[in-house]
Amino acid sequence: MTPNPLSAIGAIALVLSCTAAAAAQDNLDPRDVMDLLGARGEAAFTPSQVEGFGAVFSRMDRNRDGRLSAEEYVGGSRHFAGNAAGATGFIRASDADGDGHLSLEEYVQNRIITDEAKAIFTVIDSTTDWASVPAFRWEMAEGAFVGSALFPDTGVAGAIFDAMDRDGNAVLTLPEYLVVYGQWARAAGLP
Ligand SMILES: [Ca+2]
Ligand SMILES: [Ca+2]
Ligand SMILES: [Ca+2]
Repeated sequence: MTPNPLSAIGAIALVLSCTAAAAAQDNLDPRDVMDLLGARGEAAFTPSQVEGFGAVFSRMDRNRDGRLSAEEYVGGSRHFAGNAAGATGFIRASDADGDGHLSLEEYVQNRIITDEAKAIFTVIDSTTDWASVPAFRWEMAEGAFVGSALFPDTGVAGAIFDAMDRDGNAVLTLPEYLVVYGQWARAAGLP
């Protein structure tokens, strides 16, 4: 991802639209949104899938201290090469107790939320062949989201979209979607 240089006016506009998205988020009940999206949390996965997440955790825990440092968590990712701040921000989203490391439980919880969120993203717009698009390019136009058969009416769908579209550009990228989805899933206390 190339850094996007912002003019002072552009930066102010981004802050204002993020505030608007945050306000839209405040008006929605996380439990209602998760129900609407059909999120089931751990129940959406078989025990062997959850065990598989644990096996991935063990492979990433190179010094075998039972937790993942930012380096262990994203060390293999070129995206964060030379970007320690980015790696720290990335781990913070999953670091429930804020100790700067991921425990097995925190990692598994994050995989459950993220993997189900991505599956639901493909259901919202089922006309796109998502498997043929690399996940880092996944994005959805407002019309496709709001018009999805998943939602009972366009008012609710529009409110969810506004809360998730953090930069207010009427296109929902996968990272934008995952950030707000993750907050709602945790607030709803999905099993
Ligand atoms: Ca470790
Ligand atoms: Ca932690
Ligand atoms: Ca956007």
